[in-house]
Amino acid sequence: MFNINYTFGVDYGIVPISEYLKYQEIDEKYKEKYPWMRSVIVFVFPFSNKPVKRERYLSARFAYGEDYHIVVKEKLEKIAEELNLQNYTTLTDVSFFDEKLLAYLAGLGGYGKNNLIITPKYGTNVAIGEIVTDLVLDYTKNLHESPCGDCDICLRACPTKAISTEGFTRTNCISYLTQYISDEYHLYDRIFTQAVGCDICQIVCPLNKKEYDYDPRFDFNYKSIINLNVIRNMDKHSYKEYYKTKSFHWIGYLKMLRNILTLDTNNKNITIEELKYFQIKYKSVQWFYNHIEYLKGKLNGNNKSSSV
Ligand code: B12
Ligand code: SF4
Ligand code: SF4
Repeated sequence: MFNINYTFGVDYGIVPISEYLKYQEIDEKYKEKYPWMRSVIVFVFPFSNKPVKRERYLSARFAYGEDYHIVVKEKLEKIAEELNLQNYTTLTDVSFFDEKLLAYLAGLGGYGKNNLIITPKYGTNVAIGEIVTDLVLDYTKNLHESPCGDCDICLRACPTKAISTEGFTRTNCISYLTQYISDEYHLYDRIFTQAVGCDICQIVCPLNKKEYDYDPRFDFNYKSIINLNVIRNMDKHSYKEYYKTKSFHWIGYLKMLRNILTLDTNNKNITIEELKYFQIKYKSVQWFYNHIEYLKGKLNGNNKSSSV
């Protein structure tokens, strides 16, 4: 076996491809692309769980610092180089694997009721990344039971009932709503502070309070404070340029603008005139136009907040 000496106490585990396939299929096109793959070395990289001063409004914690896609990829490439791997590929998030399943099978944590992998040292505050290799590596099955027991704090705290005893409804999740387009406008009524992503089910979790070291590149930086003053005069190009080191840059300007206008409407911090201004400016984008129409109605008192 190999040794990994890593500065920030990175935990890892092994999953043979044959083991993964007992639980989940791999798309044929990736089997063809990587015919040599035999094992996956799975890592969890902790990021910040430190509370920050309440600012109006914030990105979720996974995006407090530099883009984890870049940082994690860099770390994985360095490890692969140290291990002198020949045939390999590194992946994080944008991956053909179900990474939570990988982390579970690698013995790194158990499934929580918040739909995330809970690790013993860092709770859920980790980015999962993996190196796929042609090496056949020893595997010791060491599966973690769910650590939740009778607790249901996160189920009660989730504003949109995205997690429930029935499981996870992705299209109800604020993380989904703030990164994609949905016409279930009433769900957006429940968002008051999250500019992009959502941490509520993680912040309330008693298993997420531990102290640990993490890469300082994941420390909070000011670009995680997003409000209308910051983005008002941007366009799709300047948005991408300004946020190029943040993991939410890919959502694009209009979705971020929709999020901030939604938050300002929900917090009664905007006028109809301002909403109209943006609606007219981007009138050719139908989904955006329709959403602003809803927000105007809400500010006028026509669209009352509904229960989920
Ligand atoms: C698409 C996606 C999203 C979408 C949809 C998520 C979804 N589950 O459908 C949205 C935008 C909503 C999202 C949100 C978030 N995400 Co996300 N997301 C992903 C992505 C790219 C794919 C997820 C996926 O589709 N998985 C496959 C489906 C089938 O899994 P599933 O819906 O969870 O359902 C399975 C499990 O529930 C499982 N299961 C449940 N209990 C048990 C128990 C056992 C024993 C077993 C075997 C299985 C099992 O059975 C279901 C069927 O297979 C992964 C990265 C990746 N490539 O895996 C990151 C990933 C899951 N996300 C991550 C994070 C951090 C988040 C957010 C916290 C970000 C934020 N702060 O806003 C939120 C959390 C929301 C929540 N409570 O789950 C991390 C999770 C880290 C962790 N500790 O688990 C990942 C792994 C990214 C990464 N590389 O770190 N995400
Ligand atoms: S991320 Fe937010 S909306 Fe999604 S399940 Fe957790 S608390 Fe609910
Ligand atoms: S809040 Fe409770 S139920 Fe939810 S993930 Fe944490 S321990 Fe599990």
